[in-house]
Amino acid sequence: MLPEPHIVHAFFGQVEALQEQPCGSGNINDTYLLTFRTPAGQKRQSILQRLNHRVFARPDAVMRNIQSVAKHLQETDYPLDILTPIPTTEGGTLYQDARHQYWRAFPYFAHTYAPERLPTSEEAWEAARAYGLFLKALASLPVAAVEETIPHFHEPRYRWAAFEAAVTQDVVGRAVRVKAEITQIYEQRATFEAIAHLIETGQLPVRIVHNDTKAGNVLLSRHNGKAIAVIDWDTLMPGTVLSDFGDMVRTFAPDRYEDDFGEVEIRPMVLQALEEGFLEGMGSTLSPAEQQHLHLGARWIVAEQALRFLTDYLNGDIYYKIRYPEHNLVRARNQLSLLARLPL
Ligand code: GN1
Ligand code: MG
Repeated sequence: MLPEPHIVHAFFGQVEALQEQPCGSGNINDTYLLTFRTPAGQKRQSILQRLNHRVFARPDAVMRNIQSVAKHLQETDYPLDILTPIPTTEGGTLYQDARHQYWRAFPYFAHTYAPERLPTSEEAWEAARAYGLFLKALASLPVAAVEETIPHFHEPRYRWAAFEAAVTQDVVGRAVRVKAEITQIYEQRATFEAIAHLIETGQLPVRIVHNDTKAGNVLLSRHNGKAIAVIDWDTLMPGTVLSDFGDMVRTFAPDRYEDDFGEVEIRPMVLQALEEGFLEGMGSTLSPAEQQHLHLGARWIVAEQALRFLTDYLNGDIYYKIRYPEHNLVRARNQLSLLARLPL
């Protein structure tokens, strides 16, 4: 449902909404590009987004995290554009409508695109460098400056337990149809254990990480291909950099999108560009242990994503948006196919 006029007015005052277009490819929130005319007659564009408060149960905490990070980046020599929330006319960062939906507004970065469809090696390098610069700049902000907005988000043992519960409970009776996929997930247990061990023994530093570094969350210039901004800061939380590298590999290196059918191939040149760009961006901020385990991070995150899609399929599609009944299963199969192609 398009944002109603009172939602537009809550952020921009008495402007005239000219157009509202759904935008982006998010699986959780609803995002719109709003075009409006100011009382002085100027045409402006902005992003309006409904925050899914079933997934983000503490919308205020999400916005506090975003504000803390935006402030820090403004005070640091961070070279990219910053996703500073646009306040409501009352000075808050969220507007709650009569249906108890939470809305927020962000700047729209004109003349940019997210390299979501078969990014080239050049695009992958540029995007990975941008994510690396983002993480490097966050390294000087104390971890306690951000709150955990989705508890246990990338916690390997928690994800594993949620998967096992979904298989055992089998609430919609789908387990029988996906025995092969369940077996394939079980074969990945050692990867989850290895990551849990690295985290629990303190071998990986706990940092503020982005936690959703997919190809759709970085904007490049339409004019010269240079990175303009890292977006979607909702999952900024303490974690490990391995998951951020993993999500890049997961979404840039394959020869097809995560929603597509069919066997997936890895594009080795793109994989190499990702690693080079990321190291260029993060520089010496990356510890030797982190660098050593980057590829394990990729294996883990692809396996985790396969597990998450399959868990949601078994739970009756209650988390991710789906466009048809088997959508989560198609996504899980896509990730399992990708996993089989990852270099060890
Ligand atoms: C969700 O909504 P979106 O597309 O930003 C999910 C990510 C997954 C991604 C898979 C809060 O992100 O963790 O990697 O889908 N976000 C949340 O496409 O669960
Ligand atoms: Mg996201």
